[in-house]
Amino acid sequence: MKRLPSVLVCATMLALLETACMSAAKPVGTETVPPPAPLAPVPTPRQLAWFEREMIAFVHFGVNTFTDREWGTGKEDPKIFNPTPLDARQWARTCKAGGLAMIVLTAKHHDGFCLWPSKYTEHSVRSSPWRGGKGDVVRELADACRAEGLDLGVYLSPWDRHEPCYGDSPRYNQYYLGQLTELLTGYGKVSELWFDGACGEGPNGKKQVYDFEAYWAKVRELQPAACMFSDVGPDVRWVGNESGFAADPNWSMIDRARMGLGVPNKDQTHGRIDGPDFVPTEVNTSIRPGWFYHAAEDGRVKSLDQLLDLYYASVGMNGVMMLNIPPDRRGLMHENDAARLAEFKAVVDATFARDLARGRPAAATNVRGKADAYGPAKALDGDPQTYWATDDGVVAASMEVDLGRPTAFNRAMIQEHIRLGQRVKAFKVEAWDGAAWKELARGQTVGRKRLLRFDDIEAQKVRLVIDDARASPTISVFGLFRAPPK
Ligand code: FUL
Repeated sequence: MKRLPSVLVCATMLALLETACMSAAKPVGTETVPPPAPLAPVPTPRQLAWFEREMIAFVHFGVNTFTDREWGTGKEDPKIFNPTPLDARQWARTCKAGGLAMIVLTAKHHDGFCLWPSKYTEHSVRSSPWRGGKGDVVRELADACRAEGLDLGVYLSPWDRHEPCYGDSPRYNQYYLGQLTELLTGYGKVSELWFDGACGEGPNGKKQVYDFEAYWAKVRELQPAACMFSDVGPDVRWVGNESGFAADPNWSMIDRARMGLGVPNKDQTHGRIDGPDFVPTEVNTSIRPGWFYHAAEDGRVKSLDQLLDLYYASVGMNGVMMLNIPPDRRGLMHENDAARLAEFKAVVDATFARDLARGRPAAATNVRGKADAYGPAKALDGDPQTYWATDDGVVAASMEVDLGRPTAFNRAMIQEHIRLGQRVKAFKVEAWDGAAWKELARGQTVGRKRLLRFDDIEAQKVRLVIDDARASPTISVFGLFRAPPK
């Protein structure tokens, strides 16, 4: 038998080997490997759009701004409201420069004074000297938001300490629905309605009974894309505190039937792993101690570190950060608040500018149907629509990323493909130190986004370990970052 020159044998063997390897790694078409079935409950398109904003502004402004109070009595004279230099465009620019994507305005707070000329009451800007009684703060803000590319939301306090029919429940509910209709039909797109459960007695000595079902139905009818906030949704929920912190676990699910408006419930903070309703957390707090502007608090604007803590504990804890910035008596956001917001955004932007794991080679202990379409590279491709997923029934798995060389980082980002439902129950992030895996961070829930902070570490190999999940995990992002030194 003629012997092949050895060099040729080697080449042929190599080619054969290569073909064998390639066929083993050949991507199996997505058509043959179906995605994981959605795990109910799943978010609605309006909730997904709400989540994508990540950070939004709350604006408390009204007669309280001029009386230096937090809760007005309803007896304020509208003549005190005169913010001559009011510039809603300055609010919008300030919020935008802070990375806030929507402004939710107190169109009416508990004092009943309306920042728009409602036809249902005289207790409004119409009775004030501001803009000669022809002003409309909601209009100016709606125009400013549109011009700056921000969304608009409104808070219409159900509790009304001015309105004489308050306490005459059916009548007041009609009054409230009338005002809601004005706001939902007169100002273009309204993206969020903010409801609280604060409630009192009317002049008739009777406690007002709110018809929230009717209020919510009106919003769905007139602005179907708008999200509604309250203690219990229907779309987004209060996190159970006003200091701006969500906590682990933070399930986006609750059981609305077990909760009541204005009734404290620990499910507001943690949600329920078995909750039938998808109602994620909007985490609200103020940049100052009060919700309304008080000159005495000009020196008490939250520090950069405090704002960053809030960011990690809201956006980074499966929530949306809602930060109140109260305009002052000029009708302007104060210079101190504006400067702090800009500083805050600069640090967030610098931290997340470069994902060190993006596009790096990765391997996983399990890949759904062995299909590349669900491989770990999908968590590193920067595309939120693609994700690493495991086979059905595999709820513990890990993916390992090779950063190419020892690389310093101090932040990790994990995102679930929540369109298919929130799944992860326990996870950790680890780095290979040359001899063993070293834990950098661990947690329970991930959800839409989980951010983790740890000390600077230098490593080449990093892994995300999913220890437990409600069903096959779907990880759309695993990112590593380095926050700039202070
Ligand atoms: C609460 C109100 O009573 C406070 O004044 C403030 O508006 C806060 C955001 O919501 O329910």
